[in-house]
Amino acid sequence: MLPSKPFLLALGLAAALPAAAQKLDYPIQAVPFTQVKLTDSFWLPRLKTNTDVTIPASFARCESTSRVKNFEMAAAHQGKFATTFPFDDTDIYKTIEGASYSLSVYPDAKLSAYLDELIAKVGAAQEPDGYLYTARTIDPAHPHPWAGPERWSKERELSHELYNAGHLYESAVAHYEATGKKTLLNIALKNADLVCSVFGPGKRSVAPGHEIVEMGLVKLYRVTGQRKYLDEAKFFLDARGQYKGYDPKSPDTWKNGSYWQDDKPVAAQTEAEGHAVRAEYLYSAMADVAALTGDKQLLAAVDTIWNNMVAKKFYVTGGTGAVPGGERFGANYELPNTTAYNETCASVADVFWNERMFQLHGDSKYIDVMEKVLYNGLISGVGLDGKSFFYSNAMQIKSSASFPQTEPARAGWFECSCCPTNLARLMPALPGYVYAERGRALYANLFVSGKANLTVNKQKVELTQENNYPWDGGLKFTVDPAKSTADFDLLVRIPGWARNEAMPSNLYTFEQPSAERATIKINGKAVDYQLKNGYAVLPRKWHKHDVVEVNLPLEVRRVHANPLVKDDLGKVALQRGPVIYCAEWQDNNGKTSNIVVPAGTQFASSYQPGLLHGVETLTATVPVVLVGANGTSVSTTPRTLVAIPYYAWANRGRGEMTVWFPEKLTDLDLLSQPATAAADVTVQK
Ligand code: FUB
Ligand code: ZN
Repeated sequence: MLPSKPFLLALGLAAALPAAAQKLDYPIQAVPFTQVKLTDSFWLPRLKTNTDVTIPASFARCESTSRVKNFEMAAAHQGKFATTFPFDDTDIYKTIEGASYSLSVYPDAKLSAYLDELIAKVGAAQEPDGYLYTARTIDPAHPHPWAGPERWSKERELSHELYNAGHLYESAVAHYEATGKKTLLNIALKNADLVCSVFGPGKRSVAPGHEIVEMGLVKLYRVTGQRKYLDEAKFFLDARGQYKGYDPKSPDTWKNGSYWQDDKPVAAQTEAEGHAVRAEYLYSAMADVAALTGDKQLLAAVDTIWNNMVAKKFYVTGGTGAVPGGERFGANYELPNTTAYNETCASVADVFWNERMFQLHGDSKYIDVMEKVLYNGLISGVGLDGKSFFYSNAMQIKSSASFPQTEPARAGWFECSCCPTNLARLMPALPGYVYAERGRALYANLFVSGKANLTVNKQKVELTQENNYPWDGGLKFTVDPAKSTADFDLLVRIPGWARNEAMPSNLYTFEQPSAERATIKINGKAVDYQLKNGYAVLPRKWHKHDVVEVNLPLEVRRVHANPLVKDDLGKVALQRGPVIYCAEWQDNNGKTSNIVVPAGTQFASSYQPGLLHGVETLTATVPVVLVGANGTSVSTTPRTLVAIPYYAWANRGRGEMTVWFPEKLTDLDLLSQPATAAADVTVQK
């Protein structure tokens, strides 16, 4: 999202933006979140919970776990680094980022004063030349073991010095844009100037061990107009492909160059590989730099990697990073259910990446993928209470008498607590993903009730959305130009799921095509629309109170995986609209691993206002398998299967959960050993 001119002017830096650099950018620009006010009952309560519960809880944890104390000790140059990981500083940056976004929607003097105080502590911990990394500054003679004896000496592997810097930049830009204050931005710029003076052509070179500094530098470039930050981001991208340190005898066979996306130059990379969060931050930065420099090779590479991920390495819930060892992408079609890792941060990164891909290409398939992540594998990472989280998002939980209680529970915080704070910053930014613009085109990407104040094709327009999405497919848009008319094209995304496409690849397909088509009326009259790149294109001279009604066919759909996904063979998943369903023990007599969903099962759906903060449930009569008391006989009995949205599982205690249901008894894995809970996180680096 480009900062508006006033930001550049306020910095006195607009003149520094070179003319050529001004021309190259994403062809499509997101409408900033500050222009979009939500009124809906799905996202707004979540944003409110994020503000009222998640952010205060995150700050409280940053205090109680000594993350804040680390900054105080760094300022005093005394004490001992008091937390576990050298990147723990970033939990403070991410929470400041979330709080800043939140402040611009919900002004809060107390929170604002607290941020000022915290930022002063961050500033005090910064060394005079801009270096900011409490794991070394507290006691430079005894830095954190991952940090290496000298600044940057272990950056390539584990120090996370540039990772911390990247989160600092992202946070600083958010804080500046949301509050107009330059306090954190000045700290970030001082650090970035140091980074630029240390790394660059003819200076030190490194492929940052954990990407994000590249995205952060791009944001600093946007906010200041200073080209050196963009050049530095590109320099870090170009530094990849050098890693030779692979030890074939290491038991951690995954720990090779691809784990760090450093086995090949970025332009030569073709698959989504290695640590998933690192990877998806890298791909986001590749999109940024490709857009801002016009680098066609980079663009081709990021397109190829995206195609690989959506065709071969993406769970039906939107989760990515299948493998626990190394928190990484697996091989093509390696999408196991019982051990799925699916770090919440990877979903956050996936939202960033898909929005950028959309901005590059204007195709709705990127928003379809983003929507899948948003409504499923992302928000499964946070409990309905806003203060209990999953680091890893399981796909299947089963237990048995001999393996009881392997089910994961949500936790309030983690020793490595990257995910809760990453959610805290993404949630309040959600309104910024609803609309985008390009020339005379206004893209309506997400369906969330609310009002947006827009300038489209140089005309002021208020656009109101009213709907009950994702439970209902009826969408209403009211267009109110400031003058009597406004001439522009409204592009309404017709989601893939409403066009018989479960996924923009052949990884997942719907069992039966639906005969229903999305219909559109303008002012009550049916219109025959043209579909372009997944959007219904509605060109018009809009008048005040023009109403567009879109009806998306919402049916319960049976989803099958590509047969190359071995773990899903003979199984079916359930989807309604963008929402993927699961069965949870609570609603199914305490067990879900015994449920069979035969072909032809008829489902009913109904809204349950009192359940899980209001969800649409699916019900059907299906056979369940019962094991006789002696454990030597089995039988089936018809029972009512109740399925809930996947995102809402594990809010009512621990127990079994299933996303992929066997269609036949022969595909049932009830009798095999239960999974070790994927959500038992072991951070391996
Ligand atoms: O390394 C920093 C963060 O810690 C990563 O993004 C997460 O995967 C966790 O390992
Ligand atoms: Zn995480």
